[in-house]
Parts: sequence; C-alpha cells; structure tokens
Amino acid sequence: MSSRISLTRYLVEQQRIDGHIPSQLRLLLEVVARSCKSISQAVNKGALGGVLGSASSENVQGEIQKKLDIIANEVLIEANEWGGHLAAMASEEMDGIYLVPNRYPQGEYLLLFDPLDGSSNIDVNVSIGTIFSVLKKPDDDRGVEAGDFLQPGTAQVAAGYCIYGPQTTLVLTVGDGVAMFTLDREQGSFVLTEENVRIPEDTKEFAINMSNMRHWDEPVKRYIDECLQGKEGPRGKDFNMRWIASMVADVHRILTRGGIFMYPWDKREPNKPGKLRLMYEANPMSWLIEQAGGAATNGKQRIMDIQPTQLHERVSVILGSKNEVERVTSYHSTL
Ligand code: P6P
Repeated sequence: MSSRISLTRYLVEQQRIDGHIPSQLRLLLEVVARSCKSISQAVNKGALGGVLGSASSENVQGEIQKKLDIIANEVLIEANEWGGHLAAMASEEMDGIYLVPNRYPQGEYLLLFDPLDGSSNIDVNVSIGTIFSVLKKPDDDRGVEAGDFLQPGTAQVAAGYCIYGPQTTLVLTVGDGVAMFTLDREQGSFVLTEENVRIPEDTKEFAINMSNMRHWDEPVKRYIDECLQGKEGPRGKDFNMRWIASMVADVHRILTRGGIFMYPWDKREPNKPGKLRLMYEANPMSWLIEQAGGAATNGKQRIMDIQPTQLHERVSVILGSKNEVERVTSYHSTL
C-alpha cells in the first residue's frame, strides 16, 4: 500500500520546502479541513440525524435556510474562533462579519465561506459542498471592519472547497497549483489523491440552467445556440450538457474532466449582475480554475480583478476550459 501523503504533510511541505505558506495559514487550513470533516458527518447522517428539511429562518440573501446550512455555519464559526489564526469571518449565512471574540487570541487572516452550497440538493441526496476563501487582514492595529474584507480575488492567500458526494474531497490551492484530498474515513484524515490538477483548454461539455434561456443576454444565447447546433453548426462538434445546480459539484467535474460553467446575468433581475456571490463563491472557485489552467470571467473581465464594493455582492460567472471561456467573453466584447 503506497504511503499516501496526508493533508497535514502536504501543508507542512508547502510551508517548509516551498516556504509558501506561514505556519498560521497552515494551521488555519487544518482547522477548516477538520470543520469540513464534521460537516461531512452531519450531511452523511441525512434523515437519520434529523438534519434534513428547512429551518424556520431566512438568511441575508432572503433564502429559506436549511437546517444543515445553519449546522455547517455553526461548525465553521465554533471551530475557527478559538484557534488564534483569524481576526474575523464572513459567511453567506450571516449579514455582517463575525469578529473573533476578545477572549480568544487574534490572528492575521480573514476567512470567508459559503458553509453549505447547493442547499436545494440536500433533501434529494445530491452532492453539496463548503466553499472557502482566505484573505489577510490589513497590517495595522485598528480592529477589523467589514471594509477590510472587500479585497479582489487576486488578494486571496488560500481558496478551496469540500464536496460531500460519493466521496468527501477537499480541493485546495495556496497559489502553487490545485491539490485534491479524499477523506479516508477509516483513518479520519484527508489524503492526497490528485495534485497539479489541469483543465483541458477545450471541451464538449457545458453547464448552465437552460430553463433561463429566454432571460439571457445575446452573447450567452449565441454561445449556447452554437453548442446546440453540434457538428452541423459553426463549432463543428457535438456538445453534452450537465447542470447539477450545485456549483461545487459542477466545478469539481470541470476540474476533473474540463467543461464550461455559466451562471450569467439575466433580465429577471436586471439590476443584479448575477445570482452567485463574488466573495465566497466566485472568487475562490475562480482561483482554483485559474490555478488549474482554466479561465474565469464575468463575461467582460477577469472575476478575480473585480474590486468588491459589498460583502454579499453578486457576479455573473463564466468559468472553466480556457478556450471556451475566452470564446464567450469575446462574444460579449462584440456587443
Ligand atoms: P439554480 C446553489 O443554490 C447555487 O448557489 C449554486 O451552487 C448553483 O450553481 C446555483 O445556485 C443553482 O441555481 O437557479 O439552477 O437553482
């Protein structure tokens, strides 16, 4: 049995050999990984754990919260507040930022997360996941404020997700490529199963919610229409479609075999740039995709270059195989 590399050893090597990450960041990522293990156990219990169904509350997005949304959020908060690596946290499930209580030592990092993305899939036993992004707090002595989180995706020091599917797999980048760690439930630890993940630059597979077609902008309609024309059309090849309605699962497929994922602006809510959230969905996923050789834009610019103005701001997302993303983006520029 080959002695596989644990997440701990991978992070120690990223810290020691490549001098890539400070010990504080390594320790923070270990805490996040342990939180994901706990969330995985809660998710896997399903009906047996009484954790399915909706809570009687709404989140800041105005969405009815699932019981597991709240459980996952609490797990991440409780595990990270005492560790001493963080100054504050922000979550899709909380309106404002969460300052680490004064009774605990303050760290130099800011942790942002969507504790359980894809909630609509929880009750129907389809893969869901936790998405996280790590920023550094400003180097000054003043207390952390919400504005300190408003950094572009290029400022991230770590990003990743944990997908709760047939396997529980943690996917992570600290800027040195993308690595995948599968949870070994017998050992109770994440084990390296892929590293230096690469996305093919071309693909025959697109992911979009087709029921929204009549609401899309012209460039997206043109791109999808050309895909649907198949061999006989301008693309000269047939395409396949996937839509899991769980960004973590769709992105994991793209990191594993290529493809393009799109949740574009549509005219149902013309004043909103898109459905997905910039800070704790699009930015971490965009860094992973770029680190694996893909591209991620909002149709007009690189997602990670966007200067955020609000903690929960939304963004149009087109990400995946580089040549496909560039094609859709070029259609926007011919507008
Ligand atoms: P729709 C899940 O609610 C989510 O935020 C993403 O994970 C997913 O890609 C998208 O929304 C699904 O949206 O409109 O197809 O249900």
